[in-house]
Parts: sequence; structure tokens; C-alpha cells
Amino acid sequence: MTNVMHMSRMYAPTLKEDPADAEIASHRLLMRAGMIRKTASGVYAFLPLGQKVLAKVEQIVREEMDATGAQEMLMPALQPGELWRESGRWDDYGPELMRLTDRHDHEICLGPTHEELVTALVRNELRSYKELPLTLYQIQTKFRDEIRPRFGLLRGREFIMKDAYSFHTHQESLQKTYDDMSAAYGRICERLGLDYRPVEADSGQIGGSVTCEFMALAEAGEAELVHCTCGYAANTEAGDCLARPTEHDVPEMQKIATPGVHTIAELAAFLDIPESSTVKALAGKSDAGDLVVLFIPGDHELNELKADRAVGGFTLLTDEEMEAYGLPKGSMGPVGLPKEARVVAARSLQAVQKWVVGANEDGFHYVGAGLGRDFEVDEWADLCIVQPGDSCPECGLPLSGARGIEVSQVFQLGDKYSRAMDATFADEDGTETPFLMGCYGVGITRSLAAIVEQHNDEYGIIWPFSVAPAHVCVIPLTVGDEEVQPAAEKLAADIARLGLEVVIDDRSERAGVKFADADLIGWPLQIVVGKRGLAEGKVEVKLRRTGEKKDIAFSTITELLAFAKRSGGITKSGTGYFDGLFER
Ligand code: 9G3
Repeated sequence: MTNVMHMSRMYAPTLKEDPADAEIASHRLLMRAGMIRKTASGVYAFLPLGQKVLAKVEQIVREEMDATGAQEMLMPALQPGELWRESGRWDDYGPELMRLTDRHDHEICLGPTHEELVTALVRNELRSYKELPLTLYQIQTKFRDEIRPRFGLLRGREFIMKDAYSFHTHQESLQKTYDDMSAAYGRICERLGLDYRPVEADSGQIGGSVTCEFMALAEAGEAELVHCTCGYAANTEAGDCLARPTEHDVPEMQKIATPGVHTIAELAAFLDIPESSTVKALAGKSDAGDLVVLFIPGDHELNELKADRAVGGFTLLTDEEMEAYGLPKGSMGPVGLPKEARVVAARSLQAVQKWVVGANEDGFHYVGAGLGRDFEVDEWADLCIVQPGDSCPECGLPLSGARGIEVSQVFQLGDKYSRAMDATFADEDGTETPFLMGCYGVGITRSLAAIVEQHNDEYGIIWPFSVAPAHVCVIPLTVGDEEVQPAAEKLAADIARLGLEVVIDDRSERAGVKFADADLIGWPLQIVVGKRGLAEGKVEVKLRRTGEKKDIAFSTITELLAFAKRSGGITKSGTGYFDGLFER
């Protein structure tokens, strides 16, 4: 029986006003549309319409996981503390790890992730190379006691994640699964209608883990990234920085009195040149205790992570230490440094022959300091935080800046957990060897919010067809009218028989309320059945995504939708049947 949902019987308490604590569109609209309700800080209930969307997001993820050969299973949220002691992570995490003791005084945590649990689960029975590779996944509730939950579902304390774990005999096999999962994540983002960028996190990241994050572009996103039309994308803390300051041609080095000039902004203003034409100096100490002076383009910021990696730990000098070295704050340069200083410069400065830079004398700067003529650079390194406008390291075009929501990520874990927890397999010659592992997560509830962040307007949510709580909303204008009501019910039943999901707004509400709620909840297609229209044998059809409306003969509407269903081709894309509905 293809049932039609009735709004008169549905628990979907829509709100006219924006909730006070909702700062971003998805939080505001999911609350107003009667899809979620907050039960505690960072903890949400999904009401029936929200659950319908959630189930579709999960199903899309499930289909793409199954297609990779991963096997669904389900692990508990209650995890024994001793597993986290084995991996050494019990003490790594602070209050973010939700811990409790049970009635027998055993330490337990509510799982924020399941590397330890899944490794302990398989280690006694996954024993031979013949059984590998193996990928297990679950769609399950996670707990992380965020210090400041905010932005609704984007940063909650209890949320739903699909987390997968793979086990391998060797690196090539791990790489294959990593690549397959990355491809599956791309398909998932497409099917969810998400505009996303895969962002390679810095492979040199502390711990050397290989990872890629899938970012849904959104102003509400916490991650800052740069991306290029050629496909390159990077987290700003990891991306390459090839900024090329514009050359400022000066015949030879001139020492210029620059009284009171200490910042880049003051220097650029004083010389009336762009900040990008100046060079910024930062003096610090390496972990080994060397004096290191870093030089980067004046309009960029130092990337601490990269500086650490370039010089082996980098800590800025204190004012006293600067004094001790005789280094004038705000006027340092490569000419006349203490001889023991290591001069490390951003790679992009290699192309700049003449620098505008401090003269190592307070109140003086050089213009035209010649690289290789007036000073030497000991090492060139990637030191800057990449920023929009920098040239793409792949194709050279200027990078665009964006904010993103990390909706999924893939990790290569190596043998970090299998070694710590003695999870081994017997290889061909019977030697016990720790598994190589990968782990792969999709934020289910976070993806749902990301979809709303990318698909909304001033009237409400615009659900992509693939995850909409229903596809068509039939709106009878005058409820109880002996003609309109039965016609609307019949139309709804006919459309449902096509295999589309249909809701009828049979509430005895004014038309304006029904239209506003239909736009707020975001059904992809609305069909209005009114007395006047019926008299002419017509109904009004409206595409939520474009707002296009058209009067269409009542008699042809189901044939039209059947056509759309045949030609539309859905479930893989986010837009769905109805695009082009009026074109035929
Ligand atoms: C914790 C707490 C928070 C955490 C973690 C552990 C993040 C933790 C990283 C991961 C890596 C992958 C499998 C699915 C995909 C992500 N926050 N991470 O390990 F104890 Cl309190 O979860 N895990």
C-alpha cells in the first residue's frame, strides 16, 4: 500500500520565529521546520520529519559502503576503559571523553570513536592473511563532551557517525581501500547534493598520518580552506604557500631612515608600497637552541606547524632574548644578523631578488637588499599560512578562499592500534604481524546540517530530492470542500502509486500558512488544488528549488510526473526528478 502522509496527523511543530540560540541557517531552519529539538546543550532529538531525512542520509551512506565491499555491523557505545588503557589513549583525552563507572566500579567510556573496540573485537579471531583485507562499518551514536557545543547539529555532544575500519596485510592493500573509500565519499557527497572539496591534510602532520577531509563549502563551517578551479584544495594550516611578493625594483640596497616604523603595515605605508612587497622577520629558537630568523612575505602569517617542522621546533624569542641578541623588534633583516643566526626563508621569496626589509637597526630599513649579494639564506622552506589569492601550487591560478564543514574523513592508521593492542595476523610464512589499519568516518547528522547550510533561502529549506522528507506536497486550499478535498486525495494517491512519496496538507489552516510551511519544510514539489483551478481542470505546480510555478491540467499531472520519474533519474544526484519538469 503506497501510503500518503497527512499533515493533519503528523507531529511537525513548525515555528514562526527563529530560536534565540540558533546562530546559523541549518540550526534555525531544522528547528523551525519541526525536524529537531534540543534536549540538552549539544544534544538533539529528531522529530518524525527530521527522522525521515536522517534515514535517507544513512541509507545513501549504507548503499555506498556496501558497494565498496565493506560489511555493516554494530558496536556498542559502552566501551571498557581498559581497552583505552591498552592503546594509551585513556589518559590522552581530557573531559571530552565521556567516562563513567558502572555499578561494579568498572571504568567505562561512551564511545567517541571505535578504533580500540574494533581492534579488540577482531584480534582473537581475525588471524590469517587469507582473511584480509577486511572492512567493517557501523552507523552509530558517538559521544564527545564538547566544551562549547554550538551551531546545532554541526558540533554536538551526541551525534550519529558512520565509522568504518579496515585491516590489511600490507600498505598497497591499505592504499587501495583508502582510495576506494575516498571515491565512495565523493559519491556520497554528490548524492547528498553537497558542494564539497576533498582536502588533503598535510601529510607531514605531526604523527605522519595520511588523511583526507571532505569539506562541504559553507560560511558557517569552522574549517578555513583554499581551493582552485583545477581541483586543488587545502586546509589553510596545511596548504602550500607560493606567495610571490611583487618585485619592487630598486637599483641597489639603500638604507632608509624609517622613524617609528615597526610593523609591516607601517613600513608599507611609509614607503607607499603594498605589504606584499615587504619581508617580515621573526626571530626564535629551535628546540636545539639555535638562533633562527625566519623571513616570510609581509602580507602572510607564519604557519607554526610548518615552522616547527622546518627548523625542528620554533619558539619566538622573548623581548629580553631579542635585547640580548641586539635584535631590534620591528626592524630585523637578513643583513648584519649575529653570525650564528640560521636564516630560513619562505620558498616563495627565492624569486625575489631585492627585499624591502629591516636593517637590524631600530628606525632603519633596507630597500633593494640583494639576495645573494648583500645577504645569504641558509634554508628555504614552506613557512606560511596559505591564503586566498596565493597562486595554486598545482596550476598557478589564484586560489579562492572558503570556509568548510568537515563532513567526512579518511585516515591511514598504519599499525598504531594493532601494535599497541597486539592485534596480529599470521602472514604467508606464519610470522605474527600487526595489521595495517585504516579508518573512515562520515558525520551523518553533521552532513544533514551541511545539506541545509547549502540548500536554503529566506523561505526555508530546499531539500535535494534524494533526502527530502517526501517528494511531493499536495495542498488542498479549502479543506472540507466536497470537490477539492476528494480531488486532492485522489491526486495524492495517484502520485504515490508512481512510487513517489507524497504528503497532503489537509490541515484546516489558511492557504498562507500552508504555503509558508511547505516552503519552510522544503518539499521539492508543491501541487495546489483549488476550487477555481479545478473548475478549469487545472492545478498549480511549484518547484521549490527555483520557485517556478505553472498551471497544469489535472488530468496530465500524474503522467507528467511519471515522465519526470522515468527521465529524471534520481538517487545518484541531489537535484532529482523535477528539474526540467516544465521544459517538456
Ligand atoms: C576521543 C575523543 C574525541 C576524538 C577522538 C577520541 C576525534 C578521536 C579522531 C577520530 C578518527 C576517526 C574513526 C572514524 C573517523 C574518524 N575526536 N578523534 O580519535 F577519545 Cl573524546 O575519531 N575515527
